[in-house]
Order: sequence, then C-alpha cells, then structure tokens
Amino acid sequence: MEHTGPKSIEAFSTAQQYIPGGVNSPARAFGAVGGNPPVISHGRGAHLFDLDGNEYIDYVCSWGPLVFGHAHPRVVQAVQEACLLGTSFGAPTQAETALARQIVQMVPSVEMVRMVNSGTEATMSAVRVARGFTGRDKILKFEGCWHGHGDSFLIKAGSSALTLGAPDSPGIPQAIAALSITVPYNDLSAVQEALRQNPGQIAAIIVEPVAGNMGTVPPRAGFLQQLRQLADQDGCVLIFDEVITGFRLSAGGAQEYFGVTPDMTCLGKIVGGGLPVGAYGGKRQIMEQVSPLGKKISQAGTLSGNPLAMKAGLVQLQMLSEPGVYARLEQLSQNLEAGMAENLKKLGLRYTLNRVGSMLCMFFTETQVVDYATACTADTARFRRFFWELLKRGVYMAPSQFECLFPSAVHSDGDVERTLRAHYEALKAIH
Ligand code: KE4
Repeated sequence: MEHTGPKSIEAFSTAQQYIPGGVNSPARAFGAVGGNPPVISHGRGAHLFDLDGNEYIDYVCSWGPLVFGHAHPRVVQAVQEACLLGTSFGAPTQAETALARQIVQMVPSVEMVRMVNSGTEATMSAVRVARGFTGRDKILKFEGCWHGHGDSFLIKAGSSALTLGAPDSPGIPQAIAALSITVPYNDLSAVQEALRQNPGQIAAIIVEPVAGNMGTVPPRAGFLQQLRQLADQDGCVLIFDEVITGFRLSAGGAQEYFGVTPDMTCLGKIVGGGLPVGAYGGKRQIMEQVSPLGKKISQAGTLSGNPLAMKAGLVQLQMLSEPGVYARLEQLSQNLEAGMAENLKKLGLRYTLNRVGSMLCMFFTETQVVDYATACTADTARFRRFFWELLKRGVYMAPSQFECLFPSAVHSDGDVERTLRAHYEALKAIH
C-alpha cells in the first residue's frame, strides 16, 4: 500500500472516523490513486511539508488559488491585520468594495459583482440569476466540465466526479437533471442542435473557457467566439466559469486571453488568496436584478464578503497586477512543458501534453485530448503508478489524471529542474 509515512497514516485513519472518507472534499481522498494521502503540516512558498517531515514541490497549490504559493508574507500580513479588527461583521465594510472594485477593473465585462464563499456558490448563483433574468429554465453545459457541486451541474461532470467514476451523482432529482442539457466540449454542432431543439428555453450556456477538470483541454480555435454568437442569436446568457482561469491565464482571465466577452463570469480560487471566496458578476442590467434590487433574485450568505478573505484576495490581485508576474508564470510553465516533452521523446513515449498558460496536463494516452471522450482514453492505472513514483521523488501533483498542474509565480527554476528529473525517472520506472 503506497503511503508517505506513519504519522500521516495514523492521522488520516483518525480523520476517517469523523469525516466521510477523511476529507472535506472527495478530490483529496486519493480514491483514484489508492493508498494514504500525506497529511499536511504546513506549506511555504512552492513547497508542502507533511507530518512525517517529507517535503514536496507543490503543483496542486490548493487546486489553483495559491498563485503566489503558501503563506506569502504579504497575504499573511493582510490577514493578520484584518483579524485584529474583527473576523466578521455581517455588515457592509470597505474591504468588500475594495475587492469588488479591483475585480471590475481587472475584468471589464464584470460591471457589478457579488461575493460568495466558493466557486460552487458563484456558479449556482449565476445560473439562478440567468434563469431569473431570462425567465427560462434550461441550461446548457459541457461534458467533463466541473462547476462545483450544485444540483444542476452534477450530470456528466468532471473533476472528482469523473476521477471517482461517478460523473452522475445520486441525489439529483430527475426533474432538475432534465433541465440540464450536456453536450461534448468543443462540439459547436451539438450546441447548435441543442439550441435548435430548445428554442427560447435555455437560460444560459455555462462553460469553462479552458476546461481544467478533465485535465487541461483548450477550446478549439473559434469555439468560444462561436458560443458568443450562438448565445446572442438565441438570447441566452453566456456564462464563463473562470473559477480556475480567472486571474490565472491573464489579469483579465480567459476572456482577455481569448478576446471573447461573456455576459456573466464566475470567479473563485485566486480571487480569495487562499481564503474562501467565490464571486459572480457581469452586465449591470443582469446584476441589477439580484436581491435586494430589481426582480429580487435571491442569493445570500452569512460570511459572504468576509473581511479576512476580502483582504487576502485584494492583496493577491494587487500582486498579480505588478509587472512581470504573468511573464514569469508563462516562462515557468513553458519550461515545464518543454522539459516534459523532451523527457517523453528521450523515452520514446508519445503521451499527449496540453497546456494553456499555467494550466497543464500530461495524459497517459497518445490520442489528442479535446473533450471528455478523448480524455477518458487515458490509462488511469498507469497514471496511478506515475503519481506515486513522482510523490516518492518529492513532487506533489493532483491525485487524478483529470486535473491540472498549477505552477505558481514562486516556483523556482530549481524546482522545475528537480520536477523534470523526477518526471523522467518516474516515467522510466513505470515503462
Ligand atoms: P469550489 O466550490 O470548489 O470553490 O469551486 C467549484 C468549481 C467551479 N468551477 C470550476 C471550473 C472549478 O474547477 C471548481 C472547483 N475545482 C475543483 C478541482 N478542479 C476543486 C477541488 C475540489 O473539489 O476539492
């Protein structure tokens, strides 16, 4: 049984007595790779440390939020200072306005924004607002995308649902599932057919502008532009789920990176600086229907806009706005991709490597991965062995073939060199 050390084994066994699977999110359960996960004691920069003193170069980075690594001094200081003033008020604070203004400045299509506590809350709320704004009930989504655990999304979903072999979750009433139309990612004809078969009935098309939950799957050339046109023709709301891509692919996210403007945007992860923040926003005419305004479309939350999280998110977004950060992220990610490609060539292997900015994934398949079906041709048994060979060599990536590597701006060139050595040795060990 693969494991990292006795203290993690004992701690994880205790956790399993009180928490389902010992985890507060199934993606962490190592279900797809087996064995016991390392139980983390602390993180510092690009490195994680477990209870047994093992050190890892971290490419999960809390599944994307930590674009400046663990415990960045400026984020820590902002949270410490905020703590001393009180942790939550349930009343308006200037910290919320400051983060909202920062988001609006960085993502121009977001004219107004509402803070929530997770990406799931952001996507759930955005879909409800689109339904309330249009008066339509159905939504169109894409196989293999993950929009969090809202009922409408748990049909042919990606991330932990796909990883653990349960893309269709029990517990979703048929009446709700019937309102979600799911088509293959990158398949414009399927989108056109769905819109033709459901004229004036689809409230929103929700899409990850770069899919990050079936591994990294880029949009085909013109895919996003065509979605924009089809949404305009149909009168439905185009929602970009930028929980991963937001502030990662560029300061303005995927919509800036590809030059396509959605009607609404969902944000999470990076926007909270490692604390619980989600956000949804978009056109003023849509957001002015959100309670207490306009149609009073309901959405609420005790800790939404929490001052600690607002301060952490604001500092992280301000740091991202400083010169050279995205160039560094791109250089690191390019070096990782090129080094992996070179390793594959040296070993005579032809696995598929997908990358967009600082989202990358190596698939254990020679098939080009463009959607859910092609992602599922990956050899997950071989991935499982690869994962543990890497972990033994001090490289910590997501315990799933269907996630991304997330380099941070604080990974060093030395980290990348050590990663590429481990990558080569791990591949060699399993072939
Ligand atoms: P959260 O509720 O986990 O904050 O966000 C949901 C979500 C929404 N949209 C996208 C594109 C997402 O990737 C996510 C969450 N991502 C997963 C892993 N890729 C989070 C890991 C987990 O579930 O523990």
